[in-house]
Amino acid sequence: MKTRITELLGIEYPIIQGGMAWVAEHNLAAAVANAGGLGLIGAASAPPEVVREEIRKAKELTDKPFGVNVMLLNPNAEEVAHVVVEEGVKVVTTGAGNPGKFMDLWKANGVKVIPVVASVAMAKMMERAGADAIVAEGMESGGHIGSQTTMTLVPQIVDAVSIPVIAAGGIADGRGFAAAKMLGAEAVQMGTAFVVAKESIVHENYKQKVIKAKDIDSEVTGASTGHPIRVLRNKMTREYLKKEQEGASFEELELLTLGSLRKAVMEGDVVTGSVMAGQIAGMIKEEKTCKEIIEGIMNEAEELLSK
Ligand code: TUI
Repeated sequence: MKTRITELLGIEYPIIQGGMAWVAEHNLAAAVANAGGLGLIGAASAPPEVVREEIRKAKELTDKPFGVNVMLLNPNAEEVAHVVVEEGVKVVTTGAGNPGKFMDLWKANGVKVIPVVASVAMAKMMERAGADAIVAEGMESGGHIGSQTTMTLVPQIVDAVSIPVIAAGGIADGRGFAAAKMLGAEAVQMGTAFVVAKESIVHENYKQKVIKAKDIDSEVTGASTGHPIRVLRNKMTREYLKKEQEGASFEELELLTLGSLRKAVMEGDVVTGSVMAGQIAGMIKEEKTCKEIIEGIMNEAEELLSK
């Protein structure tokens, strides 16, 4: 399936992997790239030299295009922005902020820039700043989210910009892909579906928590701090939401989640760790390879879209 996104990025299928903190490392990025999608290394809060190593390791595993997600709340974002250029990465997605100040650097070095946004205003601002495409991410997503749903956000952004739009949030099968296309998207970005990929290095406990999750098993923590984060319900979320309701300070709430994503992803602590996942977790039932995930979705979507 050709779209402006497959042409822009030189990939076979219009499927992009989310740049998930701790999860989106070189093995997953290379597996998605080798399966014909766009793999991403999630720089998250990693030190710049770790990001450089991840990029080099991914290059050893694939000769297909892959990108880096720069998380803009990272105090090291500026150094990471330079590492991406130095290592010759050709695509960057950004999250959790406005990448405006890095746009000139990236554009001057031929890097394609795809900001992830959660509002029409930010999408328009990014187009004016020179973005090559936009990921419109709905609040069905895991992790740091905005307040619009994918259903409402995608068509409004499609109407507001002329660069291609990638839909994200709540998509994990061919029906979701086809729906995104109907809303005007030219690709999808998926996170939760790739968390449980066979090639994903995520701890087995985390994968099982996603696989066992039902539709209603996620919560949004941190709404009061200005950083709403969707995670699967556990002891941590129950304590967090109770404290949040009692009006706990930002610092007290931060203590509950400090290092908690790493604890869940790497150590498998799904009781007091942060198990970030989207609302579509309820539909994900088994571990599959990235190739099976991507080809399954494309086959189902092409059949639906040809009816
Ligand atoms: O970035 C994400 N998802 C993430 S980042 C992350 S790491 C983290 N951990 C703890 C606390 C905070 C972050 C986990 N999940 N998705 C992309 C995304 N970007 N969703 C929403 C936004 C966004 C929000 C505000 C993009 C731009 C924006 O602009 C605000 C402004 O005006 O600067």
